[in-house]
Amino acid sequence: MKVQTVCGSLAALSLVAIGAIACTGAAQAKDEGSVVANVAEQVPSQKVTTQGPPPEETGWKEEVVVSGLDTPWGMTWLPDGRLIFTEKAGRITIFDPKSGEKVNVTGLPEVLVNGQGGLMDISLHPKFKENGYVYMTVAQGTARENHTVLARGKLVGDKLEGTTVLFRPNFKKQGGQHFGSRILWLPDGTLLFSLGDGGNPPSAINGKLTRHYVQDMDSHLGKLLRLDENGKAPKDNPFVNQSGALPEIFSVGHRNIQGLAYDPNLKMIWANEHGANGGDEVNQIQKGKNYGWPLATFSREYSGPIITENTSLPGYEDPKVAWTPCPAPCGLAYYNGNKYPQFKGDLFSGGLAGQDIRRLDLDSKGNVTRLTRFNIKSRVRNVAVGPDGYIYFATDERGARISRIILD
Ligand SMILES: [Ca+2]
Repeated sequence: MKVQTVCGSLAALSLVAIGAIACTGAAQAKDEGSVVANVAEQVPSQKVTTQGPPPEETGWKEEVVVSGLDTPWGMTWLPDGRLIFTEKAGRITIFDPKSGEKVNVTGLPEVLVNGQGGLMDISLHPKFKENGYVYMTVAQGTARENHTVLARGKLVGDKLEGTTVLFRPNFKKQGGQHFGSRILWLPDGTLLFSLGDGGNPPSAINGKLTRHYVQDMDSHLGKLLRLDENGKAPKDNPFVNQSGALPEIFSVGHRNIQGLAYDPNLKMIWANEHGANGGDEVNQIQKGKNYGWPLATFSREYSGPIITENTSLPGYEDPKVAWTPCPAPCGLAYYNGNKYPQFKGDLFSGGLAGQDIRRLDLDSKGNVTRLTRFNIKSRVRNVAVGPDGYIYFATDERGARISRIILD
């Protein structure tokens, strides 16, 4: 599907939502900026075209759970109901919401804190109760040569024991951009781990832009990987028998996935990823598919020029939603709880620049039928559903907070 977009107008298209293309020239690198995006978007799937901000959710309030944090990144819950979360600078904290007690976890892996990179996602093994395994994604290396690794330690009390790197990608990039880094467990006991494209031009490796390795099957840059619990490629990964392809690859062509969620009802994997200037995406991920970056995208360079003339190409998957201007999506949750019956089966996508949480109303086939937003008024780094059925989110700043959404 070839889609034409013209500044100031909107193209109606099936399955892809795109907002008004921002024609304002250079945009700030949204990951580092703090300006609220002028949010405008369209609703996908039904050839509906609406311009302007998506409708704002009303009738809810924010309840702060823990505050005074420094750039929290990943969060999840221990079986006893305590929250365990990372802060990018290299801390893991266990927080007891009943007593308010905070405990610092020791035994962490080595962490490079540089730009967008640091200690990032955290996730428990599905059989954590039996094995105590905590998985973390961590930037390692130096400012000049770094990458994101998957590490694991066994939580004993407040200490990680035997912390080791399970998977290390095959590239070393420069600088502090595009570390990817979400973890998502699948029902078969394998996990997905996202890696970014390594950074905007002029970020390069051996004279080739890191972005241009994304379509190379012998590079881990810009891929979603599927690994077993020990960080190895499962035998049923899609490219294990393809000569020259890395066996860990699950899907191809991603700029920077920072949100992953699984819908157990429709058995669908969802991911959100950053475009550059425009063209943030929500994709429904399928094994072995190619999501197009940087050959097909709604995104433009931060300095204004197009990256490619193609917003869509045969053989490449279109996003289910494309957002311009960018909310800079980070954190993605599928809601399957009982605290908000009207949101059951919907996706919730955090936004850094957008300073909001976008709700994607999915129909019974996984089509996105409606978009709304919770205006959080702070950069949102993560969204997760707690064991109590509430939607939690983490803001992205010094003095950040983790809060939950309470309906009136
Ligand atoms: Ca794409």
